Amino acid sequence: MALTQQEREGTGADGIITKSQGGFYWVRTPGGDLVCRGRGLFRKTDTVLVVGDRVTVQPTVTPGEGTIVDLLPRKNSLVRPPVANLDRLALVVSAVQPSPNTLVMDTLTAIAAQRNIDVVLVFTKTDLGDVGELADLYGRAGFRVYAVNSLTGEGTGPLKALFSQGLTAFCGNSGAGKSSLLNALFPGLGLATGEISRKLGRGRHTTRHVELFAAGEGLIADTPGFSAVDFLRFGRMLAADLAPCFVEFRPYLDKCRFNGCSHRVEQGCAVLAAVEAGDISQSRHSSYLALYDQLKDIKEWQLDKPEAQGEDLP
Ligand SMILES: Nc1nc2c(ncn2[C@@H]2O[C@H](COP(=O)(O)OP(=O)(O)OP(=O)(O)O)[C@@H](O)[C@H]2O)c(=O)[nH]1
Ligand SMILES: [Mg+2]
Ligand SMILES: [Zn+2]
Repeated sequence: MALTQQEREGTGADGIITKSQGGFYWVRTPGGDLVCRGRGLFRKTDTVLVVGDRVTVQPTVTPGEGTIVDLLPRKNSLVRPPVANLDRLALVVSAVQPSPNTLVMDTLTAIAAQRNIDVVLVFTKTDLGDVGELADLYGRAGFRVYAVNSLTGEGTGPLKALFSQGLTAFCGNSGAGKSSLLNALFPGLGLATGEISRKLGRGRHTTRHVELFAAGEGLIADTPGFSAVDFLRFGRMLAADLAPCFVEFRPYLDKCRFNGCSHRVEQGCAVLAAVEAGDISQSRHSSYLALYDQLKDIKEWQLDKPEAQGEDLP
């Protein structure tokens, strides 16, 4: 592999982490891929390097290996899935097996909204179940919604162009069809996909680690799915900051009668009035109430550092 001038001079090259496994990082640099270890300083400062991180690497004497010596500033990051510098999050939800869980969907979209990450909702397995009602609910809440059958490729057309630019992280339940959709869009990837457990009706965690793939001009992170049960605990933010994370609530938030309205029971609450009028869905508001309840005892001093290098989710 030819060394760039920067590498020859010993200043290192900038690259992007495409995979992280067992304490090793795969870093794509202009001169090729390097398998790297992180510098000791990252451990000392509890800095967790994740896929999508832009880093400076120093090649070691062994060809193809290097050391990550610097982490460049992040645009944004998520802890689950652990990905940094996202341009969008694609939330993959299957019509059935596993069946959709609106609280999980609303938790994820709220976390993304808090971090100003654009969300694209993709409903899969439209051949097995009807997603019309859910697609409508989320479309009205302002999300971009797509519905696909990844086995035939039906509905996948517009997604190919969208995911061919910027960095997209896929997330969703195990078995929802993330890897299948990626294969349908970009057949060269040849990702492993798994059967649904007949007994439990859910996936078997076929994808085991986060990995970044080139797709057109873009980058896509396939991630291991989660199961709904290990997800229903929202991380650390103040309950008072939750309402704007439900993006369709925003136009109403300064119209409530009382300052500091929690939008749960108050008289003259504009959010509750909008729910009553059918302009905000009951389902989204119920998720808001459930998340609010989880957050209400968290105090300002218990919050993590703003950088998501700690935990923002269980
Ligand atoms: N009928 C039908 N089956 C699908 C569709 N998309 C995926 N599947 C099936 O669903 C199962 C799980 O798909 P995967 O792509 O492995 O799911 P995943 O989200 O990557 O799962 P993890 O890697 O475990 O997180 C496989 O048997 C797929 O063939 C679809 O649109 N229609
Ligand atoms: Mg997968
Ligand atoms: Zn209110």
